[in-house]
Amino acid sequence: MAKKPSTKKSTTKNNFGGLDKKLILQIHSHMVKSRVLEERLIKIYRAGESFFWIGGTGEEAWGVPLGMLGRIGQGPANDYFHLHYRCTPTLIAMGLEMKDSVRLMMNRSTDPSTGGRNFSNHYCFPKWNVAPVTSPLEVQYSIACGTAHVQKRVGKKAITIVTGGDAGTAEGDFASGLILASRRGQELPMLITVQNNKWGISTGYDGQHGENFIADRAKAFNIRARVIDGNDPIETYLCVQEDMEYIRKTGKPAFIEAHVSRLHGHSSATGANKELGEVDPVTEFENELLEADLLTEVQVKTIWENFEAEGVRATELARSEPVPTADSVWDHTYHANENADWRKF
Ligand SMILES: Cc1ncc(C[n+]2csc(CCOP(=O)(O)OP(=O)(O)O)c2C)c(N)n1
Repeated sequence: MAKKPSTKKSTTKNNFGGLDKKLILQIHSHMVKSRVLEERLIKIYRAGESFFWIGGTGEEAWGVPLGMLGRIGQGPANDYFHLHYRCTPTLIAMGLEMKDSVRLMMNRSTDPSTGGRNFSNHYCFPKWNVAPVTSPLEVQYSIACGTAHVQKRVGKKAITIVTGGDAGTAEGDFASGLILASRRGQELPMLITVQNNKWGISTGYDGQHGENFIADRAKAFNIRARVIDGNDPIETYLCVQEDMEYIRKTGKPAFIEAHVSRLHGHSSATGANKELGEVDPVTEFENELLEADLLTEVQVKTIWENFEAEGVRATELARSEPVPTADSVWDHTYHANENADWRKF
């Protein structure tokens, strides 16, 4: 593997934010794992073994630190995650196993998120307070206020984290979320975030916004807000850590607009081919680690190969597992069926 000169010097110049070497390498490892997994999901789609891919390639530098910094567990004493469909990096950092992502992708009944009944990256993990990813954009911003409200009452300094895309912020649910989170004297402990990749499917960012930054909208509600380079994992780690501490201490919300890449286009619907004009945060970070002698090329090769092998094993396992049968179609749903005993729900 050729050692390419890095175009980004900020993290090396400031000594990787003073973060511990073990932590830095952990960030890198999660980023690679997430990328290898997503590229495996795209291969599964191309092989005709799944119907649709949408995911988080290009958001690794943002998503991994977010997952590493959360207080992980079930119930309101832990953090809640209201994520969207580009959050594989966050879940990898929280402990997602490749096989459970592949099972969802291949619609296997063993998929712990949906029993094989939803599509890629629509995760749900009650054990980690990960609320179901919704297909309607941005409803998560107002839903998230509910868990934050409970956490405020419980008083254990846990917070609610919500993510979403830039184009979706045109939805009313986004504005409702900002209003509910910021009422004076009733502020909610929320980390409200937007991953700005400058695209909404094929509609460009320019011409869609009157404000200079999406973060400016949060400022209008007196919410502490900032814009960060979400392609830099060190900047992300330090900013998310600082904002989480602020929210736990004050019980008030904070807002981060993270600028990220969209590395394989919108989804399989637009081809899922690698976009050459976008910054690749995994390659950038890896080059910085090589330059700083925190990793050798042999180590890098081994890390990628081991995750590749895990992805292949996960695919083989999912292939051997069953798809859901018709009798499970109403599981975990409320439904109108005259023969159903509604008292069971
Ligand atoms: C309420 C609603 N409107 C439209 C869609 C169709 N849709 C799915 S993804 C998408 C683009 C979203 O762009 P953005 O919010 O910037 O997130 P990105 O996909 O770029 O990460 C649209 C319009 C939807 N899922 N839900």
